[in-house]
Amino acid sequence: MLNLVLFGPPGAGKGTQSEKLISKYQLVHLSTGDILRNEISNGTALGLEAKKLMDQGILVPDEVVIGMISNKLDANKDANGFIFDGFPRTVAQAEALDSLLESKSSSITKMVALEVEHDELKKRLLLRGKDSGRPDDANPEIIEKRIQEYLTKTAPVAEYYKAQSKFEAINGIGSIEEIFDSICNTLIS
Ligand code: B4P
Repeated sequence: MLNLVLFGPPGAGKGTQSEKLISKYQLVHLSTGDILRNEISNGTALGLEAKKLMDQGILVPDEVVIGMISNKLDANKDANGFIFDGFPRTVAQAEALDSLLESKSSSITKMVALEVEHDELKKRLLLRGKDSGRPDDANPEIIEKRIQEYLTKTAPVAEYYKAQSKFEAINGIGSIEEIFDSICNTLIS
């Protein structure tokens, strides 16, 4: 079973590379960002609460996203493996994910971290904001807030996987195909 954490700052290319990885490795894609946006478009109570935070570039509380992931793992018992995209984003989420997988006699195989510099992230997100309709992509101050949330709350998650010898850094600058090839090479090594 291949369980992959795709990691990186907002705009690093996690969603983009996930699409290619799920089709090559037949994995179930679990994107907490997508699940939250789906809750928002369905107008659920969870979605209404999450929207207030997401529109400001702030992380949603750990217990909310951990609950969502737990439900998705239960709903996909026969999966070949999972790609966790945008999760875990805090050390508490990483610890919860380990416990959830352990209870199913499974574990994370690898964390692949896409490394992209600050200015390039802002450029990509503003470009996507022109037609994505995502309020958190449209405003440079919100994008900066998301990057700061990443640096303070999410970057330490890399240390968590380094301590388990599961961390692999990938250069996230280049063509989408070049980056995809680098990720695939890491998975067979
Ligand atoms: P996410 O939906 O996870 O969004 P993201 O960090 O912006 O990354 P995304 O995957 O969408 O972008 P990508 O890098 O692929 O999170 C949104 C919000 O949800 C968070 O701010 C938070 O509030 C909340 N949330 C989600 N998960 C949470 C959790 N676990 N805990 C708490 N809160 C949570 O791509 C960006 C752009 O770059 C695209 O336009 C793409 O086309 C482009 N791009 C990709 N690769 C490129 C390349 N090689 N060259 C040039 N451009 C490229």
